[in-house]
Amino acid sequence: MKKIVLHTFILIVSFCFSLAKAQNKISVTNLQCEMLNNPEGIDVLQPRLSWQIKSDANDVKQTAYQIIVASTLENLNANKADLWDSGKVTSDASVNVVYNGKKLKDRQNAFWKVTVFTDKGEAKSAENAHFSIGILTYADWKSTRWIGYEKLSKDDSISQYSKLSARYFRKEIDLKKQVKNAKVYIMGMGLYELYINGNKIGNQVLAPVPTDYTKNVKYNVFDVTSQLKEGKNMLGTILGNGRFFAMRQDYKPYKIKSFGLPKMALQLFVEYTDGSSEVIRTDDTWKLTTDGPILSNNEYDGEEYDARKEMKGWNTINFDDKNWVNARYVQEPGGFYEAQMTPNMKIKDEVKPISIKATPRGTYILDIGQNMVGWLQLKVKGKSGDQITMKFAESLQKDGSLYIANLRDAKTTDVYTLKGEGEEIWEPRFIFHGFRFVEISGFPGKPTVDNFVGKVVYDDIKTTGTFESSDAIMNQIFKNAWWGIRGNYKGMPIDCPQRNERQPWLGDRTTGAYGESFLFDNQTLYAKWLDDIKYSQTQDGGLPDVAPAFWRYYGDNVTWPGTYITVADMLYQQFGDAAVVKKQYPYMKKWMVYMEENYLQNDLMDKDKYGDWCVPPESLELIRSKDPARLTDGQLLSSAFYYELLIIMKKFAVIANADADIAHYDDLAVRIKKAFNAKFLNTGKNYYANNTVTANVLPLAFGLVPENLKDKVFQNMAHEVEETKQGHISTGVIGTQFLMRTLTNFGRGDLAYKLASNKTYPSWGFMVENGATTIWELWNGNTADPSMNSQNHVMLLGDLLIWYYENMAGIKSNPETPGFKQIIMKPDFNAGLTFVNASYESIYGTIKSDWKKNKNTLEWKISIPANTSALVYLPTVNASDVKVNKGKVSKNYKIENNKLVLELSSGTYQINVNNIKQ
Ligand code: RAM
Repeated sequence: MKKIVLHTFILIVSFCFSLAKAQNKISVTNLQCEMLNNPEGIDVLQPRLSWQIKSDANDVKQTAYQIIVASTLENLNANKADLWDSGKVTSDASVNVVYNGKKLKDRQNAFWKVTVFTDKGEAKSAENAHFSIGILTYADWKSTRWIGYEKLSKDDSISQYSKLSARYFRKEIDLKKQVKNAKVYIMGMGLYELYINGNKIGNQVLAPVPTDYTKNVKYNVFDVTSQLKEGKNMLGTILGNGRFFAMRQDYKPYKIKSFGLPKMALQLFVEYTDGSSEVIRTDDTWKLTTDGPILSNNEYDGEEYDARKEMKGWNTINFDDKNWVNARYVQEPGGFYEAQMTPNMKIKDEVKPISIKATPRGTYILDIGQNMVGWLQLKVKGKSGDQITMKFAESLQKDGSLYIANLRDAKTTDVYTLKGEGEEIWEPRFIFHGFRFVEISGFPGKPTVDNFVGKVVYDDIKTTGTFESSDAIMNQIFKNAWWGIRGNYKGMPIDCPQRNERQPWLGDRTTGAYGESFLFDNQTLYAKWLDDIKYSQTQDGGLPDVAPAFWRYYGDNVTWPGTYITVADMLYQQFGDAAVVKKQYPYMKKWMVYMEENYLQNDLMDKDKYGDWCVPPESLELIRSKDPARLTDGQLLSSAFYYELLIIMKKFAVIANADADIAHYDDLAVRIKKAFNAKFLNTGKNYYANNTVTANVLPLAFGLVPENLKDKVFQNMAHEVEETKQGHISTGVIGTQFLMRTLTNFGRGDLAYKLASNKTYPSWGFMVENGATTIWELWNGNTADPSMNSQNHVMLLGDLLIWYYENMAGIKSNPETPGFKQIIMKPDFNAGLTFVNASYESIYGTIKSDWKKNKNTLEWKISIPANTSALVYLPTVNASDVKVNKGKVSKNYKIENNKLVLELSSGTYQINVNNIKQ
C-alpha cells in the first residue's frame, strides 16, 4: 500500500502544520511543524506557503497543486475560498508558493489547505493550517501608551555592574460579555513575562528576541481566548532588563549601547459572541511595583531573588495592591514595531548533574557534565533568610576551584534567599549562563545532585541533522558543535555565552551559519539577523562588525560585514529563500558600493581589521600571533573576500531583477583578479604572499588562481598542510572557512580527514582530548591567556560541518536548484572513513545517506524526499558492478570523472557497488 502525506507550512511565518490524506488507499499521518514560529501575528502580506509530500512509494513528483485560503475555519471546511483559490496550477513547486489572493488586512485570520496532484495520485491536507496577520500600521498602536517606572530604587545602580529590580504590573479588567476571541499583542522591553489570572501565557522564556530598540521593536502575539472569562480578569506582567537596560550602564558609553529602563506596551483585542468587541490597552491605570522578589537581573552578573518578598497572588484578582503605584507614561523606544517572525527561546532540554563535591571552603562544586547554556533550577528546604549563592564557570582550576579568569568582569552569580516554607523550587527568569560547573555556598544542609537540574535554553528551533561515522573523534566534535551552536542561539547568533561579551559578531558566522544549517532549522533566526544587520547600516552604507550594534564597532572592513551577503547566500542555497535576497539586495549593494568608493585602491581592497583571526600562535600562552610567518596580509584577505562577494552579488542581481548591476560586478571582479595576482602571486614559486595556508586557500576556493597554476598552487598548499604542519591546522577564522572543502574538491579528502580526525595540537580533536564538550575560541584554549579565551565559541568550526555533510555524508543542495530540490550525493569514499550514517531534514523532507565500505564493496542506503531528485555518484565506472534495490543498472546513468552518476527520483534505495575504485 502506498501512502502520501502532505505536511504544509508557511515559510518565514510562524505557524503550524497540516497534513494530508491521500486518496486511494493512502493513509494519514499528522505532523507538527515545529520549525515555524507562533502563527498568530505575521507582518507579511504575501506569505509563502509550503508543504511536504510524504509517501512510501518511490518516484513521486508533484504535477499540480490547488491552494484554498479562507477567512474562517467554517468557510475552509465548506471549501469556500473567500480569500484565495489558486485554481489547479500545473507546477512542481511545493515550497515558497506566494499567497496571491485578496489583500490581507490587519489582524486578518487565514486558514488554508492544499490539494496536491502527483504522478502517483493526489492528496489533500487533512488538517488545516492557519496564520494571522499582525498589526501592520503604527497608527493602530497610537492610543496604546508605553508605561514603565523610570526611577531607581535604593539598591539599584547605574554603573559598570548595573543592577535593577524587576518591574511588576497588574491591571484588572471587566469583560461584560462572553468572549469569542481574544488576542494579546505585547511589546515588553527588554524581557517580559505575561500572565492572565495567574497563569503564564506561552512557554517562551527570555522573550522577545533582542533588537536595536531604537531601530525596531518586536511584538509577540498570543491567542488568549481560553484564558479569559466573562467578568473580572487580571492581566499581569513582569519586565526584566535583557539588552534594553544593558548589562553595563553608563560604562564606556562610547562603545556600549543602552536604551533606558524597561517599559512595555500591550493591546488586548477582545471579540464577544454577540459580535461586539473592545480593546484593552496599557495606560496609567495599570498598577506597578518594583518591590518584588527579583532584586536584580543582569545577563552578565546573574539574578538575585528574595523569596521572602514574593507577592502571593499578585497576578490574580484577589490581591491587595495598596502598596503599588500607578504606572508612569514613558517615551517609546524609538524603533518601529514589527511582528517577531523567529521563535522565542524555550527550555529545550534538561540535564541532570553528574557529581557534587564538598570543597575545603565549605562550599560545593556541582558538575553538570557538559558545557551548557541556560540556567540551574534549585530545589531546597531551609529557614527563612537562608541564602544560597551559585557561581557559574566553564571549567575548574587544577586545585578544583572554579576557573573564572576567562569570564572577565561578568559575575555570573545567582543568589536565592529562602522564604522558609517547606520545599522551595526556584530558577531565574531573565538571565542565562554559559557553564559546566557551579560553586554553591550557603546551602542549608548537604546538597546532592538531585537538588539541581540544568535547563538548556535557546531559540525554539529544531535539530535537523544527525551524523555518525566510523571516526569517534569526528563524532564527538559533531556533538560538541551541536551543543555549542544551540547554546549560542539567543534570538541572534552570539559569539559566546559566558563572559562579559555575548555579542552577535558577524565574522564568526560567515560560513558557520551554512554549516549550522545542517544541524538546526536556523532559517528564521538568520533571516531576522539579516534585518538586524540592515537596521544597523549607517546612512552612507557602512556596516558594523556586531549587529545589532550593542557594541558600536563600525571599523569598516570586508571580512566581518561581508557576512551580511554570505548568510543571505546560505538562506538561498539551503532553504531556497529568494525573498530574503530580494529584500536585502539594495542594502548589500549599498555596502558594496560604499566599500568600493572608500577603500578600493589600484583595484585592491585595502581594508582589513582582524586578519586571519586566532591562528595557532607561536607560543601556547598567546591569544594572537605576532609572527609574520603565521599571519596573512590583510589586503590579501580583504581583496579576496571582496572578489568572492562580487561573485555572490552577481548571482543575487539576477534574483533581485537588478541585471543592470551585473556588468559592474563583472568588470570589478576581472580588475580585482588581475591586480590580486599581480600583487600576491609569486609565479615562479606557485604560492601567494608569504605562503600561509590561508593565503593560498582563499584564491583556490574563490577561483582567483590562473587556470594553468591551480594545480601547482594546490600541490604547494597541500604540501604545507601535510608536511610542514604535519597534518595540523595553521589557519584562523578566515582560512578555516574554506580549508576542508578546498582540500577535498582538489582531490585530497584524505588530508581533510586527517585534519578532522587529528587529536594533537592544533586541531578540533585536541579540544576533545582535553575535555572540551563544546568548541573553543582558541586552538590553544587550554593554555592561552584568559582575557580572550572562551570555551564555547563556534567560529573555529570554519567549514568543518559543511564538509561533514556535503563531502563525507554526500548531502548537498545543487546550487542550480536551491533548497535541495535536487540533491548532490557525492561522498568522498576514499577520505578514510569506513562508514557514515547521516540525515538532514530539508524543506522537502528528510534526506538520508547511510554508507558502509567493506574491502572492495560499498553498501549505501539513501532516502530522497518526494518531489525532489538526486544525482548519486558511485565509485566505479562499470554499471555491471552496481545494483540498485537489487536490480541491475542498465540505463539512466553517465560517467563523470571516473564516477558512475545515477539520477534518482524520490524514494528509498539500497545501492551496492562491487570492485569499488580505491
Ligand atoms: C572577539 C571574539 C569574537 C570575534 C571578535 C573579533 O571578541 O573572538 O568572536 O568576532 O573578537
